[in-house]
Amino acid sequence: MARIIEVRGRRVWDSRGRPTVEAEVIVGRGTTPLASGRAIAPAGASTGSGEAKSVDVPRAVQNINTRIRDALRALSVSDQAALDRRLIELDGTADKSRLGANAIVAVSLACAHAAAAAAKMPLWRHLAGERRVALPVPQIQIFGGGAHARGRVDVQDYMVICIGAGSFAEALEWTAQVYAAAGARLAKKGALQGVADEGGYWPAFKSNEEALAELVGAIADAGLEPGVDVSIALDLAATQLYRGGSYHFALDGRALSAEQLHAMLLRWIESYPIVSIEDPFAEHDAEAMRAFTEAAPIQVVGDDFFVTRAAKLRNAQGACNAVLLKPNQVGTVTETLACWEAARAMGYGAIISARSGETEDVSIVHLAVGWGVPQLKVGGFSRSERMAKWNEGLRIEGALGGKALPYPARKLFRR
Ligand code: 2PG
Ligand code: MG
Repeated sequence: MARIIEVRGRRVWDSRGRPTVEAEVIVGRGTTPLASGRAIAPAGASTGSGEAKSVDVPRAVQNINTRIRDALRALSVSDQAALDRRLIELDGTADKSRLGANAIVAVSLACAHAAAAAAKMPLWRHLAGERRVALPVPQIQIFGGGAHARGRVDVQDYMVICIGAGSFAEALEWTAQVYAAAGARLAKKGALQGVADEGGYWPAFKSNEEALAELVGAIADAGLEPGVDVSIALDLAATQLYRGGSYHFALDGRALSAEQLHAMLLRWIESYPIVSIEDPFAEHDAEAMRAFTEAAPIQVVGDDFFVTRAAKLRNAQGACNAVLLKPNQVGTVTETLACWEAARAMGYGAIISARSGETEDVSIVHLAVGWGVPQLKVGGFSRSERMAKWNEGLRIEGALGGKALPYPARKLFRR
């Protein structure tokens, strides 16, 4: 049995040029090193108030190199639940603010990588065991807004889901076509202003709805059929829009009550091929979330609303019908898995998600495949911290060959 010999933390840099934490876990028999695993903590910009709290990077690194290393040394690397329990106990707070969620998530993921490496398996295979697996269906950002593009549009993510694609590879191929077409349309309008934090275009639209019309236009320009081949997913990240009792859409010059927002979103769903909306209401607005989930014939995703906490999900009482899973939102691999298991037991959908501040780390792709989470959200279709994850999915799909379960897009989004 491989045991942890050493745990190291170091400061590295993320896709926004900000410092973050990398952890490296070395395992072996006796004092002989056998294998190692590495992971980097991501960082959000539109964070839920219930998220586990990071500490500043030098402190997180110091915590890894001292207290965490001392606590994990000599433990078996193959018992992820026990390792995560140890990290949670050592931290001792409800929000991981003593050791830092950034330190804890990097170490927890690095342990998973080290366990897989010791077993001489890719992480996805190590997590899946003998179970057959499928590639997840991507949600890919075409236009970025909200906190990721200084509020240039209010809606944070305008994404595509290739609901008619027959494989992960085909979904990426279609996305590449839509992304190129969208860029060409923006350039023609003089509305192309580079890319936002997650690699989607930073657009100069005149209204939030114009982005929807442009996205439908781009899908058609790409020679694909909107609503049949490719549909739309939105993340309103509405906690960011909520102030003084209403939802502020600055670009449209309007402040909406929850009822008005509900009506506007239902109208958008009628007019555009939208199959999924994330955080349509603020994190505290459970009533509005419930009413909308009941009324809207689409996937309604809780991100800030659930913050990857199984207990919050079990308390949902009809709010949302899917959950976003972000390991750093809750802090450990085991707690992320618990939230996914709760979702599955309740019949909720699930999407593993990256953060707006990312790196070359591709752990979440392995979690999605290994755990059988049916969808994956990584941001856009440019910037290598995003493409690294899409490309990792291609490698896994290639390695699976004919042994993969059927690609789930058509089944998930049958209209
Ligand atoms: C979200 C994420 C990713 P952030 O809101 O879903 O798009 O953004 O990492 O800034 O919370
Ligand atoms: Mg979100």
